[in-house]
Order: sequence, then C-alpha cells, then structure tokens
Amino acid sequence: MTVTSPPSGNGPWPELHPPPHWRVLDFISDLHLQATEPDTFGAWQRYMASTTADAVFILGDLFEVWVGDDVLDAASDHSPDNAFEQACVAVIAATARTRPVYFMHGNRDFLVGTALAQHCQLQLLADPTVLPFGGQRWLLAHGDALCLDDTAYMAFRAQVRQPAWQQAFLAKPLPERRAIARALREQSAQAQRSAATNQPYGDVHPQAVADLLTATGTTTLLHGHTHLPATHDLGHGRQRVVLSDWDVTATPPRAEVLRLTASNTGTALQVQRLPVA
Ligand SMILES: [Mn+2]
Repeated sequence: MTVTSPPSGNGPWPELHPPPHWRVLDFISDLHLQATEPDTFGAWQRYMASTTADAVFILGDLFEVWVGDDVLDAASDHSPDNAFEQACVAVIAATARTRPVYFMHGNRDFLVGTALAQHCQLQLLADPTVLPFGGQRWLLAHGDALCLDDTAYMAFRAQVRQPAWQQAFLAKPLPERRAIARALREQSAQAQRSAATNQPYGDVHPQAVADLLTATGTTTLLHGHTHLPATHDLGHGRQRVVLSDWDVTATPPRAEVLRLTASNTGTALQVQRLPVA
C-alpha cells in the first residue's frame, strides 16, 4: 500500500495522508538497537510481531548505529555486528508484510538508505512530515534538528547530512566505517560524562518548535531523540508529545509505544503510552 503523498500544494512540507480506514497508529523511537543489548531487541521483536496497529512509525534511532546498507550483503561483512543487523532487518521485513512500517532518520541511523528500505519494504519519511490524523494535524520529527542550543552537534549534523560527505563515508571499506562510528560514539559518551548537566541529549528549542508548528500549520509535534518522554501543553491549543527511549535493562525498564487511536468518525482521538517490557 502506498500512501505517501508528494509535497502538497500547501507548502514545501511533505504530508502523509493515511487511508480513511486507519484507526490505530503506533510510534516508537530511540531503541538504539545493538548486539550488546539482546533484551531490548527481544522486547522490540515481540512488539513488532504482535502489534495490531494499522501502521508502525519508527521516528529515528532505531539502530545505535547504521554504517551503510551494504551490511545487507553479509558475505562482504565479517563483523560480529552483522548477524545482529540481519536479525533486525528480518524483524522489520516480517512486520512490513502485514502492515506499513515507516521510518524517519535519527542522528544514529541517518545512513539508512533506499536499499534497506526496498529490502524490507520500509517506507522512508522526511524529517519533518505532516500527518493529518484523528481530526488533528500532527508534525512528526526525530527531534535532533530542533536542539539548536547544542551548537557542536548542529555543526556535526550539517556536515554529515550533506550528500558529498555521505558518499565519501560510504565509499570507505565497512571495517573502517565501523571503526569511525565506534570512535564517534566513544567521543560523544566522553562529552556526556564531562557535561555539567545530567541530560546528555539536550532539549528542543521552544521558539524553533513554535516557528515550525506555525510554518507547517500543525498543532502537535510528536518527536523522540531527547529521551525525555512527556506531553507538554504549549498553550494556544498546541502540544509537544515526546516518545520514550528504550532500555529494557534499566530500573525501571523503559520501553514504550505511543499509540494514537481515532474514533470511528475519525475526529476524536485517544493518546496512550503502552509499556512493552
Ligand atoms: Mn537521536
């Protein structure tokens, strides 16, 4: 089923128009799947196999790192991480055979490309994307592009989102890419430890959020990235809904699906946070 529309006549913002029979949409993000955390993978695998939603939206950082779609060609990749990545891809493919699965890039998995999307029938979403659903206009985003106060990260993001940078990176041999990704993660872990605050991911910039809601004609921003799950009333009928990250081994475990359920008339809406662990 193809429901993604090209940018509408309302402006440059991509809009996704769900088919009218959709009632239940699931949103997840920031699972940071990695081979060293099999319990989080297991919880995600069980969720993906059992969800009854009409569609699943993954709003970024599904993977702790994604170094290029050529990891799908296992024969050319001798990393121990490869088997784990293949297992993740199989989970997506199995769910995508039963319902649409959408994917938006996060700051860890922005190199997920069209080859992976085709391989497992994943539908790529631009960041941000407007979603009219349940009588509201939602704005879906990963969230990192709105963390303007983290100037070091914003500079890094501007660099790595350039096609030329990505082409040069993807041209490197897989083992080298994995080593670079590892070094970057260690660097950012170091930076987090030495930061004055306890909040490693920064938070979204309130004015940037307000401006984006105005520009897109939306009322509710739905995003991940900050690992600060909450629903914020922004006044003027506006809200910011933040997804939970997943860490099944944390105390208490964090693993949550945000579910939107529209009434049969398609106008009333229920928002639920469903624990998965
Ligand atoms: Mn993120």
